Amino acid sequence: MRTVITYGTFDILHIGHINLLRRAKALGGRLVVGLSSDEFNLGKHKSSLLNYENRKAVLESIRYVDEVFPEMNWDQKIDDVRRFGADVFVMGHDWEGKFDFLSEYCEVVYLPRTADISTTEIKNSLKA
Ligand code: C2G
Repeated sequence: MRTVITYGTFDILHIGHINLLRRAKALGGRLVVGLSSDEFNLGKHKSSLLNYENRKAVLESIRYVDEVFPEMNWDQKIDDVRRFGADVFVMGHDWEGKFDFLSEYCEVVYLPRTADISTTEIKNSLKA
């Protein structure tokens, strides 16, 4: 069974996240997700509205997700790929090229983002 690995903040979950997770799972039989910690989000200049525990509980309830683990820094991906025995690394194509260094360890796949939806837009529309 092939293991697929992906990462993200997954704040205020929407169809863009679900499309990514569904298509990532379809590439293997097991999907593990590196969920950005609250501290790491600050480093990504993204403050998530929902904290890690909340975002983790939401992700774990999704049928496509088999395991959720904390993403705490930019440098843990090679170790994670080895630790989980990941065969495929998947990210939305807004990250195209950024993680090609992982191709020594596993297949690297960038999937098209879902258009016209983002957590940032949702947050901004709530402010309006
Ligand atoms: N995504 C998508 N379509 C959207 C929005 C998001 O396909 N409309 C994808 C992103 O490309 C990413 C995943 O959903 O693969 C999670 O998106 P975010 O929660 O915004 O994650 P991000 O901030 O990109 O963090 O180390 C990698 C980072 O943790 C990725």
